[in-house]
Amino acid sequence: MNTVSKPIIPSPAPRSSRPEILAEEIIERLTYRIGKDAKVAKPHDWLTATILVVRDRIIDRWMASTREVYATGAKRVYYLSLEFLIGRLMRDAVSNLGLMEEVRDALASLGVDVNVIAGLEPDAALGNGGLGRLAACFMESMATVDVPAYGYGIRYVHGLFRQQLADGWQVELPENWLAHGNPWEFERRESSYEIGFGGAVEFITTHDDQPRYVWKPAERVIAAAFDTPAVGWRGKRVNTLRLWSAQPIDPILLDAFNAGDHIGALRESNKAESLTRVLYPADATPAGQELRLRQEFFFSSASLQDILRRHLQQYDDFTSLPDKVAIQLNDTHPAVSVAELVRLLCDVHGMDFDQAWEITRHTFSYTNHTLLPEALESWAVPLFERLLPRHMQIIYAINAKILIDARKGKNFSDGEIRSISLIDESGDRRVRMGNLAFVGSHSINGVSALHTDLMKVTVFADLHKLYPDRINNKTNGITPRRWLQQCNPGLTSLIREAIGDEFLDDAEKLRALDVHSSDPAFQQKFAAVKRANKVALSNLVASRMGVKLDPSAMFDIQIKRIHEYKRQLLNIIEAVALYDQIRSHPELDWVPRVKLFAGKAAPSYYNAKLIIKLINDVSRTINNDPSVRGLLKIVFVPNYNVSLAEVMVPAADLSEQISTAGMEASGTGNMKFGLNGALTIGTLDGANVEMRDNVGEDNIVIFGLKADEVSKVRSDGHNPRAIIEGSRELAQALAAIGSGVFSPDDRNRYTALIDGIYSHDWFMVAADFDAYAQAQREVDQIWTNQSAWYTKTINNTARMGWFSSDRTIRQYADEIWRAG
Ligand code: B1H
Repeated sequence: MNTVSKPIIPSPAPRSSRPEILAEEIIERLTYRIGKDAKVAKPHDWLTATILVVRDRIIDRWMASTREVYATGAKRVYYLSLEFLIGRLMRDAVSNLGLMEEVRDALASLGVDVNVIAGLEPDAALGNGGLGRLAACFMESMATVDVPAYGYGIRYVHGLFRQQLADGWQVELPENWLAHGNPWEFERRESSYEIGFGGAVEFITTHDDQPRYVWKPAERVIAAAFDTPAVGWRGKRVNTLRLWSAQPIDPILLDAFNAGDHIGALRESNKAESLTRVLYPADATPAGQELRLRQEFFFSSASLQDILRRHLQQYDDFTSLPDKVAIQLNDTHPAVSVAELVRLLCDVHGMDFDQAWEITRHTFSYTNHTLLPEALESWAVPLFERLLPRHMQIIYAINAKILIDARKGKNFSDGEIRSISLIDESGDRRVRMGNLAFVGSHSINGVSALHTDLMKVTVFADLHKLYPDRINNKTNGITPRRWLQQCNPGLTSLIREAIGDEFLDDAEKLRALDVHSSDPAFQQKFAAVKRANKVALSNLVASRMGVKLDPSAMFDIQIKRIHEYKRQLLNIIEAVALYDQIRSHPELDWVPRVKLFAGKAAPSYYNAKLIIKLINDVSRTINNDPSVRGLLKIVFVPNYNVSLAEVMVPAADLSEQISTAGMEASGTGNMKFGLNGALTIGTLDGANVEMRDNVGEDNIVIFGLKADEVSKVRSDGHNPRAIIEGSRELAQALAAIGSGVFSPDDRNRYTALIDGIYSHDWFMVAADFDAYAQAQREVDQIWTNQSAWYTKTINNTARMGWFSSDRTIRQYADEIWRAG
C-alpha cells in the first residue's frame, strides 16, 4: 500500500485586472522575461511584455476549460483545417477578456500607446482567404458558445506571401510572422508523433494469430505541437488551436558531418523542416504537388494520433469514439484522415475493418467550400500509392464497399457508378478526395443555401442519390467581436447608446436598431461614424501610397482574392465606361466615387495577375486625368490581409459582391460589410441570396443573371459578341482596354484578356455588364438622397445579426456534432 500522501499543490492566485497591477507585471515581464530595461525597451518589447501579461489572464480559464471536459465527459469537437487566417490576436484576446480599458490605462501609465504597439503585432496569415478566415471565426465562436473544441492545423513558418506592386504588377515576397518570436504559443514537447511516408506494406501474423497489415514507411518525421489559446467572448471558455510543426528525427547525421559532408549531414533535417515551411498560396485553384499531399497527410495523421491518445486517456476503447469525438473536415484538404483513421484503428489498435469503418463514418463530417471543378482535389494514383501505400489499399477496400452498396441497393447506371467511385478512371487514374470525404462522413454540408442546393445537383449528384440524408446546409457566419466591436469601436458605441448592450451577447438583438433607421438624428450620428472610418482609411492610403482621397466621396470597395469568377474585371470595365461617360457628359451631376480594390492573386494564376495590372493601369490614367475633376478615383491597396480588412470594411459605403451566379460558394466579406453599414451591390450568388432575404430587397441592390440562368446560357450556347455589339458603353470600354489606351507601353497587354470576353465570356462579364452598369446608376440615385441611403445602410447593420458565426456554430453543434 502506498502510504505517502499526495502533496496538496496550491493553485496560483487569480490574476488581478487592476491597471496598476497590470503595469507592474508588464515591467516585470520586460525585465525578467525579455531582459530589457524599461528605459531602452523598443515598442516590440512592450508588445511582447503586454502579451505575456494578457496571456496569464487566459491560462487559468484555459486550464479550467480543459479540466471541465475531463470531469464531465463532454464530447469534443475537432476542426481540421489546413488554413487558419487569424490576423492579430492581442486586441481580440484583450477585448474578449473585457480588459481593453485596463490594458490601455496600464500602458498609458508607462508612457506607451496601446494602439501603437497593437499595430506592431504581425498578422498570423496561415490561410489564403475566406476558407481560412472562416476557420478563425469558428475558433472564436466555438469558445464563445461553449463548445469544447480543438482546431488542428499547420504551423507554417511563412504564412501567405506579402504582396508588393512593381509598376502595377503583383510581386510576391516571403512573409515572416515568427521573426520576433510568437508569445502566444506554447510548444508541447510531450505531444509529438511520428509521421511516415513511402515504404511498403507487409502482411504479418501476430502472436495471437491475428493477420495484420503493417505499413513500414521509408521516411519518418516528427510532428511537434504548438498550442495557442482561443478565447471566447467575455472569456467564458478558452479552447486550443494546436498547430503542427515538422521536425527531423535526427537533427544532424553526425557520421556524415564528421566525415566532412556538412551539407549532407543536414539534408534530412532540412527536408523534414521544409514540410511545414510554407503555406500553399492557392485559393480555389489546385495546388497539385507532392509536398501538398505530404502536408495534408502530415497534419491529418498527427491530429488523429493525438485525438486517439486523448480518447484512450479517458475511455476504455474506441467503440465510444463517435459519442465522444466529432471531427469536422474543412474542405477535402484533410480528407486523407478518413483512410488514416481506419488504418490507425485496424493496424495499430487491432480493430476489424468493418467496425473501424462504422466508427470512422460516424465520427467524421465534411464541409465543402467550392463547386469549381478545377478546385476539387484529386491525386494521381501512382503518387498516392508511392507516398501512402497502406492508405491506397484502404481506399480500394472502402471503394469496394461503396460500389457494392450502389450496385445492389438502387439500380445505378454505369455512368453513375463511375461518378461515385473514389477513383476517377476517365484519364490518368486519380483518387477523388471529395468522394472520399463524402463516403467517410455522416454529414456533408455546404456553406450557403444556394451552394448546398447546387451541390446536390452537380458534384455530388450521384453520391446524394446513394446517400440522400447526408447533405445539409450550414450558412457561413462571421464573428461580430472582430468584425464589429473590435474593428469599428465608433459604431459599437453608437449602437450601445441607441439600444443598450444586449447585442454584444446576441447579434440578432441588433434588430432593435431598425426603429432608428429613418430617424434623422440617428442617421447623422451613423454618418459621422462612417465618415470617421473613411478618414482613417484615407490616412492609411495617403501614408502607404501617397494618394489623397476625399472622404465625402462614395467609397466603393471590392476586397477579396483576385479570381476571374469574382469579377474584379467587371468592376474595372464598368469604371472605364463610367470614365467615358464623365468625360462625354461633364454637364451631368456625377456622384463622386472612390473605387478601392485589394486582394492577392495566386502566384501562378496569370489572368488574375493581369487583372491587378489592369486595375493599376486604369487607375493611373483616370486619377491623372484633369477632365475627371476628381469625380472618379481608382485605388488598388497592396498587401490585403486581415488587418487591412479591419480598416477597409468599416469605411465602405458600397460593397461589391459581384461573382458570376453559382460560382461563389458563400462569401463572408459580404456579411462583414453589411454588418458595418455598407450597401451591397451584388448578384444572387452564395450567401448574398440569404442576405437579401434578411435585409429585405429594398436594402440591397441585386443585378444580373441568376445561377440557373448562367447554366442555361452556358449550355444553350452563349453569344457574347452579339451582346457586346448591342451595348455601346461596353463595346467602347472593351475596345479601349483591348487596344491599349491604358497600356501605351504595351498595347497588346490586354488583347487576349478582352478576346476571352468576346469569344466565350465564361464568367458572364459581357452578359451581366448592362445590368451591372444600370445597378451602379441606381446606387448613385440612392446616394443623392442621403437620408434614404442611411435608412438602407442602418437597416443592413440592424439585420445582419443572423450572420454571426455564433449562429452557424450552434447549428453545427446541434445538427452535426451533437455537442456543446
Ligand atoms: C473557398 C476554397 C479553397 N472555397 C482550395 N474553396 C484551396 C480551395 O489552397 N487550396 O487549394 C484554398 C481554398 N476557398 C471559399 O470558402 C469560398 O470560395 C467562399 O465562397 C467561402 O465563403 C469560403 C468559406 O466557406
